[in-house]
Amino acid sequence: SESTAVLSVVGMSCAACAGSVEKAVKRLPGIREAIVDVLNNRAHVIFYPSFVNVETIREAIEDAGFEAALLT
Ligand code: 9UX
Repeated sequence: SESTAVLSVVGMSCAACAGSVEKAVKRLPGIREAIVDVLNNRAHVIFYPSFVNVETIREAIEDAGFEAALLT
């Protein structure tokens, strides 16, 4: 089965930042979809919890250079 997470992503200064965040998340195993909304500072991620957890997703966004926090 799959899970959905919404994270706040702070520090996206231009639209291309969203692409960087999506790429960083999609590089992880167990990601079904990653949609990043630069206007609302949000990342919506659908993932398989047997393979990856929210903290790993959050850290991947941080490692890409943004502040990330789990919202839901
Ligand atoms: Mo835009 Mo973002 O020049 O990482 S791509 S600020």
